[in-house]
Amino acid sequence: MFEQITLWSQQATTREDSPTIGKVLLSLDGEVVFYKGFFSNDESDKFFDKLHHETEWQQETIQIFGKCTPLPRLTAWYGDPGKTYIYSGIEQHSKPWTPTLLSIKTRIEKIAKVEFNSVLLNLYRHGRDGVAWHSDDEPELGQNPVIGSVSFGATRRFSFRHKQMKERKIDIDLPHGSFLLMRGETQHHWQHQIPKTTKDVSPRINLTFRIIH
Ligand SMILES: O=C(O)CCC(=O)C(=O)O
Ligand SMILES: [Mn+2]
Repeated sequence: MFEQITLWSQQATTREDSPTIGKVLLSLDGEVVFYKGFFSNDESDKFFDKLHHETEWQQETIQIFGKCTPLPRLTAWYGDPGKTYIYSGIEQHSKPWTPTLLSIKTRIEKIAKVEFNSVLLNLYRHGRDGVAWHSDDEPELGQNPVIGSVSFGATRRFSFRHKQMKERKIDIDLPHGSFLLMRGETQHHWQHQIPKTTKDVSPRINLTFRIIH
């Protein structure tokens, strides 16, 4: 316990220009730390290209008012064998880890101090793709999930809003090679989204590493 607190306070400074020293974005009703430039520009270019081509992207659909509607992004689910994840009524069975995903996972685990067993990938093809307000609070993620979120490609806005105190909002731009760590009670008290934009933006890939129980 003591060691955990020490490690946390070492990382959680206000610098945002170091790959391994994070900026605390949120410390009320949860913990969110942002690591800008966590991956170098060259590494990030390579990861983006590999993930773009290697990933078995799927177009999932959800029912809205009884109508089958495509999600405004492509998705993929990878992880340890047998990990199944259900969100918005979509059941995802994990595909086996690839070397690319494992090398990203190993890097962020050094900071997150947990072992992730699965990852949800999102491909935002353009500004008309996004993800609506939600919390990562599915029962299989457990009580206070640790979520490690890595972004490659175009910078997109990421917003938090407090569930009870609606005026509390935090916006952050997530650039190429950044890492955002959410933990503690974050998913109980806050929702997040990637808003759609009319701006002309190139593709972005996001990976949210998770622990499925
Ligand atoms: O694209 C992002 O940064 C967030 C994705 C997300 O919230 C999710 O997949 O649950
Ligand atoms: Mn989410």
